[in-house]
Amino acid sequence: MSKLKEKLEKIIPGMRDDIRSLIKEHGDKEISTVNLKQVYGGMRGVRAMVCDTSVVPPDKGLIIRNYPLKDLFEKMPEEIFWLLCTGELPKADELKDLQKEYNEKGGVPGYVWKVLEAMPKDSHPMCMLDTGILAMEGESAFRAGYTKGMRKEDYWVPMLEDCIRILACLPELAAGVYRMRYNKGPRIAPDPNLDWGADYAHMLGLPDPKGDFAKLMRLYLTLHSDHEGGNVSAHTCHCVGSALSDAYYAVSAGLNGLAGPLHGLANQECLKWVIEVMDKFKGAPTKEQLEKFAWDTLNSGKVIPGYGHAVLRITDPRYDAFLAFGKQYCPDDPVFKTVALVFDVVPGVLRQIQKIADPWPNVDAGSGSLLYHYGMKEFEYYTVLFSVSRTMGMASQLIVSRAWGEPIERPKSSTTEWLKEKVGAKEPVRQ
Ligand code: NMX
Ligand code: MLT
Repeated sequence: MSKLKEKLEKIIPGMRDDIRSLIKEHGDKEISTVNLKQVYGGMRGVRAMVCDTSVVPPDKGLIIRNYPLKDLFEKMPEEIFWLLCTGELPKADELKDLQKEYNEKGGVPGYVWKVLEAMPKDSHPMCMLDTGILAMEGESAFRAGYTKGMRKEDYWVPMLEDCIRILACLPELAAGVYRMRYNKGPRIAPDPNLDWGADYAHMLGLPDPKGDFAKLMRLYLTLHSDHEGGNVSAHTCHCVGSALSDAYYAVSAGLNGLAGPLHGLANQECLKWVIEVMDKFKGAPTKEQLEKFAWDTLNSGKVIPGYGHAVLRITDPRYDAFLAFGKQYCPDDPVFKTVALVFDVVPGVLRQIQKIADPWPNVDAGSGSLLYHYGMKEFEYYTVLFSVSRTMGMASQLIVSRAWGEPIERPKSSTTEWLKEKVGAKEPVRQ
């Protein structure tokens, strides 16, 4: 048995009892209210779901299982997945065991490549990645177990198995998408001697003489791993999983949400915006030129990608981490310097627009310039990197949800007519 499974087997009964008695003793107590604006406003701030893997306080940013992000910058993504699932960082032998499991359970099936090869050559890399994951659904241990009949208490076991299989395959699948979509030559085989992040960097095939790109990959995969439960990708994955759809269905659904420009796709949009500025001004712009460009973007009805957040009210600590990496490894890169200049200018512009709740950069504002520096110039691919990382958060949330037996998600919706009556904007209709 894997050490991760062993560990989960030890902690799950206590977690279940804890949640059961909490609901039994306090189930009727109110923890949040909802007003009309929130109903029409994307449910912002409504506390109506549970997620134990991480929290995002608006004034602090991501905290994974009580560890502020700044304490995790040096950790391997594999350690983060263990932490997300169990609440503790793995010991050295536990980390090794998880890495061994990834090596043993990897291997993208040949039919997946055939499916991807049959897709239009200009397919978006996110569509290719999500299709690749979904194509593997026939392998699901969860679906097989459910079809045969299994006890609810055991659901988490095949869910863990499916999640490990997906995570083990993802770097190879994602790197294969890159090489196929951008005609980079044949796929590069995984190297079992490398860790998860370094192996992904290796299979992408970009030159990395000093190993700095591999360092960036590890950091990238750590930073994007989770962002509590309410973001579009995690929430979608969670909702689909609550119907007892297996991890292949749920993860690919979540990633389809990540592919939206207001969510994960903002990283491609962001670098596109920076390159447009640089093209327009034939190099790094001045502050005045940048300010005008920002206003032109806003006045044409577009958002400034990489800025603003539904929850955060500070500079995203994930952005800070990328900025620090850039300052250390590529301080003179012109694209990186422009990204840093955008940070000096754009919050001042956005602060002048009253409706914008958060004028600060989010995770997507800085990452692209670093990828660009290391030779990954295909912006449309950037959300795939985010996806490989976010799958850790979504997978851990699926495992935890099945472990404590979370029911199917089914909130109550209302019609506008009902809401009008409820708030007294209209006389009740006599039936
Ligand atoms: N540029 C222009 N307008 C903005 C921006 C921005 N960066 N951020 C917010 N607004 C607008 C927003 O569109 C909304 O306008 P309207 O009422 O006309 O629809 C208004 O300001 C109020 O929005 P907020 O309450 O500040 O933000 P909300 O919680 O609704 O949305 C985001 C959050 C992240 C969707 C929004 O800030 C945004 O569109 N940012 C740019 C896209 C982006 O960077 N997304 C990535 C988020 C992180 N991620 O990886 O997922
Ligand atoms: C995320 O990482 O999911 C984004 O910052 C969006 C969010 O938290 O809503």
